[in-house]
Amino acid sequence: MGFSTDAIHAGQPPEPTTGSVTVPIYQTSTYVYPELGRHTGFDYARSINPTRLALERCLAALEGGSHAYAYASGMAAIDAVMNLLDHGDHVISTSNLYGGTFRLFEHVLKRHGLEFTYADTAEPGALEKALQPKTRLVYVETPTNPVLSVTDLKQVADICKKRSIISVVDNTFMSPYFQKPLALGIDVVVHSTTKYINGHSDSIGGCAVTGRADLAERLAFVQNSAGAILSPFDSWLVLRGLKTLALRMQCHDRSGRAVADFLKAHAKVDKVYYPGLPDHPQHALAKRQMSGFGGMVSFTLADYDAAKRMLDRLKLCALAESLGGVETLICHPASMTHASVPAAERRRLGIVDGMVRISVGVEDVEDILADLEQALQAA
Ligand code: P1T
Repeated sequence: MGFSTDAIHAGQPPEPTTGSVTVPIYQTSTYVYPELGRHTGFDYARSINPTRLALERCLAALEGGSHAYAYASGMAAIDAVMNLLDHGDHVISTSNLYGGTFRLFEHVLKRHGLEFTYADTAEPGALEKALQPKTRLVYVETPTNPVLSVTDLKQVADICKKRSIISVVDNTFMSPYFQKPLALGIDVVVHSTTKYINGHSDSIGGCAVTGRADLAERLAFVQNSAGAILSPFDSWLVLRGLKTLALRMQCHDRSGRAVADFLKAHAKVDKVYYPGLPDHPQHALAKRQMSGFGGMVSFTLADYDAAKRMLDRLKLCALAESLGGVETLICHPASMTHASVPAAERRRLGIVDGMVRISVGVEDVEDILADLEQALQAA
C-alpha cells in the first residue's frame, strides 16, 4: 500500500460492533475476564489498549517496521529505548541533539551508569573514532536540532551491524514521509509524535519503532514495566493527525524551501541552515537519503539583541518551543530548546545567541514571508 493509504488505514479496520470508520477512544483502565484463567487478549490498559494498539500498528507500517510502541512523550520514548542498555554500557551520540535529549543523557542516564561520547556523526570517520569495546548503542539525530546537520544513516547502520551495536535514529524532523531509517538498516527509530506525526500542536507523545523482534520484545517489556504509555485520547489525536501527514509534509517542504531561499537572500541574515540549500555541507547526502528537506530552517542574526528585536516584532509566527505543527512556530534555541546545553558547548555546535529556528507551518507562505520581512526590519 502507499504511504497515505497506510496512514489512513493501517491498524485501523472498521470497529466491529458498529462499523465506526474511526478507531474509538477506549477510555478504560481494565477489561473483564470471561472466566478465571482466560482473558480477551486485553487484560489491563497499561499493558494494552485498542486505541494505542491501532496507533502503534499504523506507526510500524509507516516506518516500515514490525513493532511500534507509543509513549507519553518523545523523551519517554527515548528513555525507554535507552533501557535496552545495561549499567556500564557506552553510547556514542550525535553531538548536536535536542537539548532535552542531551539533558536526559547527561543528567539522568549517566547517574545510572551509562557512559556517553558525543561525536559529529555528520563527519566521515568520526563515529569509528569514538568506538570503544563497550559501545553498545549509537544514537543519531538527523537532521539535527537546530543546526540541521545530516548523518549518513547507511554508513551508521553498516558500522553498527558489523559490531552488534544497536543503532537508533531520532526521525522527528523528517517524519517517515521523508526519511526511512529502518530501510537503510537502522535498528530503532524514535519520534516525538508531538511534532509532525501529530502535527496539530495539541498532544505530547513519542514512539519507538523497530523491525527487530529481539529488540521489540525488550521494548514491550520495558513499556509495560516502566509504564510511560500514551493515553487513549492522545493516541486517538495522533491517529487523526497521521491521516494527513503526507499532505502536511508536502506543504511544510514547499514552504520550508521558500523560507530558506528568502532568508538566504536577506541582507540582515548572516547564515541559513537548511539541508535543501546547495551550500549546505551535506546537501548531496540529504538529497540521496531524504525524499524532501522538510520545514525546519535555522538562521543567524548579528547577536542576541537583533534576534530579540526580530522575535518580539512577529505577528503571525508564534514565538514558542516545539515544531512540526500546522502553525509556524519560531524559537530562540540558545535560551529556549537548548538552554540545558552549556553555553560553551552551544557555541562550539554553532548554536549562537543570534540563532533563530523556524518550524514553517502550512499557512499561506506569502503571509509567513511577509511577517518575517516586517520583523527582520527590526533586527
Ligand atoms: O517534547 P517531547 O515530545 O518529549 O519530545 C522530545 C524531542 C525529541 N526529539 C527531538 C528531535 C525533539 O525536537 C524533541 C522536542 N523538541 C522540542 C520541544 C523543540 O522545540 O525542539
